[in-house]
Amino acid sequence: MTLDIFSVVGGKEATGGAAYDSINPSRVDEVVARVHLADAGAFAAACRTAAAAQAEWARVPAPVRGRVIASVGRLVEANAEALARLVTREIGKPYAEALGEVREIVDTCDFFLGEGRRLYGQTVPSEMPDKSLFTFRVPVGVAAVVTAGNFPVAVPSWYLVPALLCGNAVVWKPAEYAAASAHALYRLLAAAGLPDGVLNLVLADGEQTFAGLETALEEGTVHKVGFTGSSGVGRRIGELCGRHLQSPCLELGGKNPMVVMPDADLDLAVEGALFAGFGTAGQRCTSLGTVIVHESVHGEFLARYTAAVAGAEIGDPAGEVLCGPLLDHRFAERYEEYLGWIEPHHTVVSGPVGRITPENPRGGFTGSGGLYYHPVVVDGVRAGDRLFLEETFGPIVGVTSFGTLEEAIALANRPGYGLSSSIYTTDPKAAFRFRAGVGAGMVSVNNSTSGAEAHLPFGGNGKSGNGSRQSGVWVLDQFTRWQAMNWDYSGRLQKAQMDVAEI
Ligand code: UN1
Repeated sequence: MTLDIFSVVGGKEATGGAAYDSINPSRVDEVVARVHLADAGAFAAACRTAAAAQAEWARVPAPVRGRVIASVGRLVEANAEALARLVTREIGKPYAEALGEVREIVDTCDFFLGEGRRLYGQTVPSEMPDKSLFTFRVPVGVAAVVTAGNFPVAVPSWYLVPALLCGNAVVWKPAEYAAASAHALYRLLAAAGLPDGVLNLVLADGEQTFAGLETALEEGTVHKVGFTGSSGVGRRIGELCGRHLQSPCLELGGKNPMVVMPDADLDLAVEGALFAGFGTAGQRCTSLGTVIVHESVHGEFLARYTAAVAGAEIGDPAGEVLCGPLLDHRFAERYEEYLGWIEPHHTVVSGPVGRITPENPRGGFTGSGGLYYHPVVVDGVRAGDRLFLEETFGPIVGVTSFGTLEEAIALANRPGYGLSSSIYTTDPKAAFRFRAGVGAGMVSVNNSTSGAEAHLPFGGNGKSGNGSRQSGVWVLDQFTRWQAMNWDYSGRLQKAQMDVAEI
């Protein structure tokens, strides 16, 4: 059954608009939703609607806003399986992962419902008598949130939940190819009791969104932009926001390294590299880019890794598989370009490459008309190679080797991304030296690069972002601004720095 879905602004569903077909990537002839797209003018209008609704929402006491977030969590929990099934159908994420993704929304709500009773400010001593200083967190205003479709519901919740809890209004633009999942989450949020206009869903393509955002920034109806997606688009958003003296919350790409030390538990490292490389078909921003393995265990690691990859289940994401199809046609096309980065000095150790079809099957699996690709492991990758330096959103992992920990750290940092990283070792000194030397925002020891928990700071440096962090208390700094208050009850004009109390 094909759904027709529309933007919802101020509680009202839009009508019309050019349609984008969101397909089921495991059977590309199945249209999951006909997504009716808004234009730039409609995006800017939604920002005006949000701006008009925001002040009243900010006056709702934070603990009451927290109760709305609690309802969101309970509604998502009650609808978890249906939402996960829709995610699996629309973007091909294996069902167990999709259910985990929905769980991540509930975790986020569980964390922030309590924050409604905190949102602490501070009392600060004054240098003068009879004077008190305070700080308050105040909402930024309207947040425009633009999200990718690889995590069509969990990653948006990292923005929407804290932004709303902090008293902001939101205009959310999800990826077109994951719009049905986004629309389903929107409906659950709206059903939790948000007043009309506080959360608005705008379905639009990238260029119309960009133009609409530009207008909204000029009109002063957007005060924070949150964006998850590619480093290239993140740079454009950063430039646009910079012109308006705004600093966006950016969560961009990664080329996440995994270092395997000579003392590592190799089976554990193989398991981690399998999940981080090929779980979600390698389409997480935290997916594994390159395994940097010590030369003394390189051969052994590779043998075990290729055996594990050969045995991995690839197929219908509704079943128990490690890897389903790629997200959408556009991602499949781009992934085929990345396969062109395999060079003559590389060795593909995993078997066939490319789309799984009746002519290019994987064992008995012929691809069932979906966007399925062979998992690829490329050995002999060198530090200057495109495959080593650039993000490849898909099931391909490079392998290279190193001699000393210092070399491994330099290799890990070389691509200039800085999202996630991991080291497998039984030596705490190596683990801590790696943590101190690696430029990533997240470091795992004896665990994979993927799978951050919802209450730790999530985010990256370098090409992975502008240093902003999501999740946990850290994201509050994205959606609130500090306001300082000083209250003088001395009854005279006390001048800072000039009337300092003497003892
Ligand atoms: C992303 O791909 O944009 O840490 C986020 C992880 C997930 C989130 C990935 N919890 O892998």
